[in-house]
Amino acid sequence: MIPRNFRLITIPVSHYSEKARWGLDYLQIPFKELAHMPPFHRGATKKYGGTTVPVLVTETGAATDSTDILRYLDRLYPEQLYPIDPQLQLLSTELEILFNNTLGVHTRRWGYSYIATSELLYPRWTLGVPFWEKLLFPVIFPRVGAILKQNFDITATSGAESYREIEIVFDRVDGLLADGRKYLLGERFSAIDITFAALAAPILQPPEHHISPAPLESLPTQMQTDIRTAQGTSAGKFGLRMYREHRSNSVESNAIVNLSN
Ligand SMILES: N[C@@H](CCC(=O)N[C@@H](CS)C(=O)NCC(=O)O)C(=O)O
Repeated sequence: MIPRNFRLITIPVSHYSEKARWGLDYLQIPFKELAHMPPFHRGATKKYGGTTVPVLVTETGAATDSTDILRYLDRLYPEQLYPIDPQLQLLSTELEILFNNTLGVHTRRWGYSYIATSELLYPRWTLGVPFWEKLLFPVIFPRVGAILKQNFDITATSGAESYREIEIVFDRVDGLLADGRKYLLGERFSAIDITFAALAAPILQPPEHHISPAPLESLPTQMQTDIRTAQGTSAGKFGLRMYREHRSNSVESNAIVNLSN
């Protein structure tokens, strides 16, 4: 039986949260999004044994990692997200690990290398969160901003370093797409396409993302250059197509609480 009462604890701008949100939307599962700003997500996730977002809570339990969430959803709706063919499973696992551990980590570090200022983070972090968290932003930012820089190793060169790591992952995806395949595992849309597109979104800035991208000109110059270059690659075009073809229709439909407050 499919459990009810799905709740997704997020930091709305988090790309790992977007990955889980996309999985729920794709399967047309209604859910309530409980949005928080760092570090307040910790209070919400702690009781489920998680420290990071997303956390999916249902009436029967909780999953505290974006991949665990997609795999849990795949058990509820078999063969909708992951392949059953053993060969495809091997590729699926290899790509999932690469995207989770390298792409997602470096698109985040690349982004924060350029926008870890109070002015640029305020609109991104406070979207949809409880008003009292929003009010506390100026009070907590000096400390949280410093922790963020330390945790993600943000330095004068981290943007360029992480961009190089992103390029290596994009090269792998370019290589796969070179045979003309429609999706990363072949002919069928899967969790791996969701994982790639959601975790690449910070550098691809897809217009269909539920958080509308900032105008390119408002971003630091190096970011603009990197975004344009990434968007022009085969992998970048592929990620943008996944948003266009598999995200635009579902994006507004399933979250019971939208991010408007
Ligand atoms: N492996 C985790 C990674 C999630 C993750 O790194 N989430 C970040 C947001 S993008 C987070 O919660 N950061 C806040 C923290 O570490 O306290 C997953 O896939 O769910």
